[in-house]
Amino acid sequence: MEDTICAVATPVGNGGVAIIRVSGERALEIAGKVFAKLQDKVEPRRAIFGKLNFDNVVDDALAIYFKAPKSFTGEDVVELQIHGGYYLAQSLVNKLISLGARLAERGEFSKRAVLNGQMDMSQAEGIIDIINANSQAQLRAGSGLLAGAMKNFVGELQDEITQIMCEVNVALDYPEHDIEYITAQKIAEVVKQLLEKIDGKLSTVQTGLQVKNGVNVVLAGNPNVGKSSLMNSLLGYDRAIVTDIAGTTRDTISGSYEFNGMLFNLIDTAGLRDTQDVVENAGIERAKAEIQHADIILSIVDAEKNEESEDLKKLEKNTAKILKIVNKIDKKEPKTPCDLAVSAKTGENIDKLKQLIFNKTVNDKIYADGDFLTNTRHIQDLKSARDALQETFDNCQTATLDCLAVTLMQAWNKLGEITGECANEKIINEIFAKFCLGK
Ligand SMILES: Nc1nc2c(ncn2[C@@H]2O[C@H](COP(=O)(O)OP(=O)(O)O)[C@@H](O)[C@H]2O)c(=O)[nH]1
Ligand SMILES: [Mg+2]
Repeated sequence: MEDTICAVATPVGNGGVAIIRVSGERALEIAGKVFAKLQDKVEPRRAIFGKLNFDNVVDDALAIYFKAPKSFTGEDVVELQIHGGYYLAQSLVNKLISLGARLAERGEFSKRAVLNGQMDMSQAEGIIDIINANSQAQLRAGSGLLAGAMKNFVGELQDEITQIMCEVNVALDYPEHDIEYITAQKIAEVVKQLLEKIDGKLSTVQTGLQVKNGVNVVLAGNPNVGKSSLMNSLLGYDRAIVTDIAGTTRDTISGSYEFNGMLFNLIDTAGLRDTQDVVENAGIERAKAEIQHADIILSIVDAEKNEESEDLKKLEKNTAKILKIVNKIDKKEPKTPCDLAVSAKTGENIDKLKQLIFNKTVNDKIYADGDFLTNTRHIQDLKSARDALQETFDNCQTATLDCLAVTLMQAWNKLGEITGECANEKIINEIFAKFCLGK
């Protein structure tokens, strides 16, 4: 934390503008050597137009000085906005390093922000999620974290645990005083409420992980029913090869689309049939494996042939996660009952199909609420905290107060790992290694 660090904060490559960040005690002094207008008396948080000047290179640039602690990292920070040439940006960083700065590690700016108390760890994870978002829901989840959704939730639980711990400690430390001590029953009551709050939160995990990873939709059925055509139609571009030759698709092919803000991962598969073709058979094995792991399977039927795949028919009896979709209704009206009839060719009912897939896979209420758990680390820690609270609850009638204090403390600490308050260095380093350079 004593080093002054620097890095290019914008993506690698040529662009209009590149931003170089410098953070640490010597930020102003070091940056002042390449941008003369950055002097001790420079006004913080104000863009300064001036000359970038180093190693015989002169360029127009903007500089902004953020005086500690009012900066992203909580330290003195200078941001240099220069022309966005890859070579120029790298040269400037090398110059800053030669002047005494050190190249920042991945996520080091954010790590410093957390260690300096500018934000907690769950908020920093929100920033990674915002940067990596591929759908509106992922963006929503990331901004919720950054806004403090998890931090506040955890903080409230910890406050309630602290409250009972205080009362337990009074009872333990001053047993001879004539005051009203906390009873096992009171502890059980409070802990039960905490368990309910955590369970409520954990009930959003499935939706949260769908938001994070996307919903996996597998297109399956006999050869030539139009699986690949439907894939292309749902994606809105020609991803998979379509021909009238049975067995065209062999490998699994994937592509994603967004619907109602949620990401859906489509997996097109080889048509299910008996064949001697070695390659096609390998594809059919892959198709079967994908079917096992799908969130939902579209069993596609050709309206003209009107035959459903025998494999999928068997599966349909055992699972609710299968939709029977008749395709090619531009040629013929569907004859058998099905969940929906569509035409990949004309696009008829394709929007309805997207809506149907959404309705069958996403819990609308939790999704609309927006308050879901998306981060597996948070989920694990919350479950561990829940276990410790459950143990406290189960032991309330039999255990001594000091035993209860131990499991209460465990729960408190597990919650503290989510915010980083109780996280060890290893966990902190692992988290920030997921950041990009310059963040
Ligand atoms: N008329 C009509 N033809 C279709 C439709 N969907 C697919 N096809 C045709 O059916 C044949 C097989 O399509 P393909 O997508 O390769 O089927 P797959 O083997 O299930 O992937 C191709 O000749 C497509 O042009 C549709 O909705 N209507
Ligand atoms: Mg195909």
